[in-house]
Amino acid sequence: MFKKNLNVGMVGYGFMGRTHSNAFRKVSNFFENEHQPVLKAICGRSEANTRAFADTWGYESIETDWPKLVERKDIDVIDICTPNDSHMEIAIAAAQAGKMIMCEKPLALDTAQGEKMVAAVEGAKVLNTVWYNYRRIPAVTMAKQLIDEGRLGRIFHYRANFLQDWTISADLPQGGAGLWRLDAAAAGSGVTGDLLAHCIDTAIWLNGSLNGVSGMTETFIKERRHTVTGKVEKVNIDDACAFLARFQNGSLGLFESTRYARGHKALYTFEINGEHASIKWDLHDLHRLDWFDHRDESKLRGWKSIHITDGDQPYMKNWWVPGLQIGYEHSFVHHVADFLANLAGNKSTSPTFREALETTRVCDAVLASAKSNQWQEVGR
Ligand code: SOE
Repeated sequence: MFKKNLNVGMVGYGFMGRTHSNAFRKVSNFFENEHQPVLKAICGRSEANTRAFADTWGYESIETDWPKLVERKDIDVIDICTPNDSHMEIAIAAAQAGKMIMCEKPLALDTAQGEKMVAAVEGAKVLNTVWYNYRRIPAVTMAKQLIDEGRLGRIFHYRANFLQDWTISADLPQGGAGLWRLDAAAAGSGVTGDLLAHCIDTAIWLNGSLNGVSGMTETFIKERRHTVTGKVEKVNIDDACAFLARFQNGSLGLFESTRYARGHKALYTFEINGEHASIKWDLHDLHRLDWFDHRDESKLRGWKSIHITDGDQPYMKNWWVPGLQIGYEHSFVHHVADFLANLAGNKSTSPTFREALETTRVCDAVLASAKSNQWQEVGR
């Protein structure tokens, strides 16, 4: 099939720059779409590092100033992979320049910024999406299908964790390349916006909106040296956060995230308990979905571990043969595949900026509740 080019201009070349570039490069080998991504330009502040990234990933050109990239006539989509404090400015400029936008999660530093971004993309009518990638792990997408098919019946409980241990050392500085996630000025918040945002996005997708929350946060290391200023500064991010929630459908939610769970590197798990059945998923075993169905014959009833590799299961017919599993990076490939499929119908890909704003509203409500020690309704 003759393909139209989708010229990509990416801003930022850190960890997410790599996951996205890999997805843009691979997608058209596995998914049939009218458009194929072309790595047109990569933008970063350091010319040498940007050039090295361009050479590694095959970008045709580089920019060191993002407004120049946004104004380029040969760019169709701006992919924002920078720290959170620059998402809003880049997204609004890109929308004004009529570009499609793919923005790394979380959407923004806070709800106020997110609202401006939604107004910008909707006002300019540009296609937009936010890279909450875990939705597109086949086992997670299959959980969505099972819920939508009504197989769980009424849902009573939603439980999610995202546990890491990489910031336990008090010697770790904050701020600057690689460590901006520890600096509230660049990140907005700590684990709430970084990790719980993933859990909240998946939860809203699978189980609907959250009405209210009660949260608590802790900052275990109170001061750190700042990489850029060299000074010892107060740490303003949440190192750990847990919250209770009530969903609109009447179910109860329990969420926990920390960077202080020694031994856990990226343990994202969720469990959903319904009237007829339950589902469990674990990022460390991401190609499996655990399923319990009370309607099974009683002598054979029990938890099943479904190996998600079959062509009938989401996304899998595009990969290898049954029995051969895929991994983390494929969730990004699937996101681009869906973006390209929706592009053919001039439709934004979920989660859109508007949908991702709901996650930011929940994060803000959790942080407000932790601060006030009060139950907090989620804003609409
Ligand atoms: C933090 O360590 C992090 O890289 C997040 O920023 C990502 O969103 C998450 O998917 C993995 O962990």
